[in-house]
Amino acid sequence: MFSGDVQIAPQVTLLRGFAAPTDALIATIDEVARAAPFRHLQVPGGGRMSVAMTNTGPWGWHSDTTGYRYLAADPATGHAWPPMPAAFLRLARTAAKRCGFCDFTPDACLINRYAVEARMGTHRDYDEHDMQFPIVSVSIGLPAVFLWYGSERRGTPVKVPLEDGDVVVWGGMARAGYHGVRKIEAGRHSLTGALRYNLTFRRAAAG
Ligand code: MD3
Ligand code: FE
Repeated sequence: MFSGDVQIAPQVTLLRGFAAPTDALIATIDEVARAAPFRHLQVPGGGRMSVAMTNTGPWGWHSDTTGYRYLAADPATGHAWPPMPAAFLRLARTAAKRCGFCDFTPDACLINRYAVEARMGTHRDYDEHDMQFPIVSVSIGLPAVFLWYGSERRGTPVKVPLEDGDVVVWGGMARAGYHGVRKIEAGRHSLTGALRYNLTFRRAAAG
């Protein structure tokens, strides 16, 4: 932690602009999406997510009517997910280290793509085996309002505006907290147009 880093809640740290400039990251996302296209996954309840997703790294997060899980191959192509780009890995590791997580080697990077009006409902991420590792999130393109509830789903969330280049690190107790993303408002970003991307780096397999 350094001054200028914002403590949103215990063990939730916002590193404003840490990933800026994001142009090279966007070019890399486009490359990944050529091999593993963005898709709107089905959720167990039967609906389809408004956020489109793809993955890089040994493991990729997947959802269908039978549940959520990590898969080593992309069910859409039958091929392994694209390897985690070196620049992605470097970014995740340096952000985690800055927040005191010295040996974070993510084996999954979920890439979320939000069009205007897309949102992510309140949820927790607990499909990973080892909750001692943090999650590192990188926001790209259009702004969003991140909603942080903490250990209980109810109540008024902390609202965190996230902009292009912002990085958030969640660790320890915060790793199991409830969170969501408010509906993306209409707008234009010079690099992504009417889109927001979010990279979430995770350790899916046992450490
Ligand atoms: C906090 N993504 O992919 S940032 C997700 O902006 C997700 O796309 C949001 O929630 C987005 O699951 C929020 C990342 C994030 C991811 C996992 C967390 C924040 C988290 C797990 C625990 C606490
Ligand atoms: Fe999440």
